[in-house]
Amino acid sequence: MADEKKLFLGLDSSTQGLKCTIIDEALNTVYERAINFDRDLPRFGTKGGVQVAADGLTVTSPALMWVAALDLLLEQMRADKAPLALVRAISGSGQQHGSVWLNAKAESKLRNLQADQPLETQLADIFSIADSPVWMDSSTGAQCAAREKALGGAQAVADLTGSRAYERFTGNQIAKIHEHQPAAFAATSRIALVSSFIPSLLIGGFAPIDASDGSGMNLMDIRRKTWSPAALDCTAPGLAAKLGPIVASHEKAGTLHKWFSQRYGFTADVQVIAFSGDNPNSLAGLRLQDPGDVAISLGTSDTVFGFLAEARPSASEGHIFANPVAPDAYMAMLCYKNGSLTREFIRDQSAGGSWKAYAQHLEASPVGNGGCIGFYIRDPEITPPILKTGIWRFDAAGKPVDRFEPAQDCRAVYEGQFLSMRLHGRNVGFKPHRILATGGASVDMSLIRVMCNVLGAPVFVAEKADSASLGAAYRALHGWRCLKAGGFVSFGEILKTAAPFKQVATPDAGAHAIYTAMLERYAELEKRVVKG
Ligand code: 5FX
Repeated sequence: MADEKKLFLGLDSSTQGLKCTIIDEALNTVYERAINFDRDLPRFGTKGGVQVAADGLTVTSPALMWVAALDLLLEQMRADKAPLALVRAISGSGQQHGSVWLNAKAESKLRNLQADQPLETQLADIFSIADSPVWMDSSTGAQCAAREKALGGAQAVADLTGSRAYERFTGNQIAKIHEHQPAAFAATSRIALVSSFIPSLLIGGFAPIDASDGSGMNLMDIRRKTWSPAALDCTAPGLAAKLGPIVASHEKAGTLHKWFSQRYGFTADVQVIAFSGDNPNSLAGLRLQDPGDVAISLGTSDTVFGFLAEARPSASEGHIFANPVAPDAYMAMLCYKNGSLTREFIRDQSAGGSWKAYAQHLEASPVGNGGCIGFYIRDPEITPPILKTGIWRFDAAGKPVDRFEPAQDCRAVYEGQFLSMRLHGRNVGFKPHRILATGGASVDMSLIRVMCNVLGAPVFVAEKADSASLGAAYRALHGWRCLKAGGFVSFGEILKTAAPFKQVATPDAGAHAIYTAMLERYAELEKRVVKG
């Protein structure tokens, strides 16, 4: 009925669980539910949703667990009387880079789903590899080196695919499986990403990979948004057919299979919009829609991502992905391993375990820390790559020193983290004019003030930390509107009714100038630390 409420469902298949968010056309969240793999599906025996092999490097998840999770979530939605009959479109999010290996039976099994049985029972034997490699896997160093060599070096791979070869990127994972498990490779009809596997369950067939998540494979030509023949050729034979097509992120993947209407009361014409990766969906959920919009997620690890008009891939840091809400634009992302745990370590060492005392130290110390700069590498760092852990402190003359005063340490951690984001962000093309802070540490106002002054842009906060699931629901609405309009509708159009984010900090010109003057010194010292 024309005046009936229309709802949009976002699913987020993350490392640790499966979550759903349903929104209405005015972008209000009307229903949410999450399941946790370890807690709710203990028979799969995962820890944090994954299983780590004895080598410590190989990390996988049982692909069938993701199917069982969808069964369970649907049962819970039914028990909650979630308004499934009003859902017009579904989109979703998947942990990036993970691959799902489907055998020759898979396509017909998906097509012929029977409503009297759960998905798990019917789809238990559709995998050519039962345990899917996931993004935490770092066992493909040899394949990365070989593929970079074949393609002309790290910068050439970055120029072609948006990132140099990274262990977790799917192309390198595929090369390893082709080398180590040739029979399983040969038995594979389709290699899906997590983000194309879940919609495959929904449409009862192979769903396409979207260009944004496809950018996390080291296989796609980042500008043309097509598989790069050279990148495929140096990975494994016959890959184009096994990977299937790439579509723009707002495009339709298919129509919801009748299994869902027969069992759970969805209507027959629900549109399934291409799923994408969790980081691209977070960009949508945080409503980044213009070049200069940057989000900083402050959690166990810190992530910086933003909207870019142009791709300027760098071999030394970060990733360029196709943009999930604007097909001609890009997004860039930097990942940091030393986030909240490192901040907490210095809080415990220098502020007696108290955030209040930490904030007082910041109040009491000068902006720019009198020239003192520190590098606090508690975990091997990704940006820039620093494998050796330790703490490096330098005085105003650039001389290494053994210790700082507690207040200097507190300030040096915060200033160093944001100077690094400014430096490496500049290298991937960020020119922030608006920063959206999210994640657990975004409630810390002394941290936010340092972020604001170092980066020189106003800071806003997003109340909802789980932006991937919400972003998927926004993208379901976006894709549905594009279908209705018979062509692309700007994402900004969809977001018109969204309540504005709350601004929490405005940059101070004097403080920003101090950080600008510090940046080149920071870069020099960082080079020394990277060199060891
Ligand atoms: C991004 O490149 C990553 O590897 C992670 O953020 C995963 O997407 C987490 F799911």
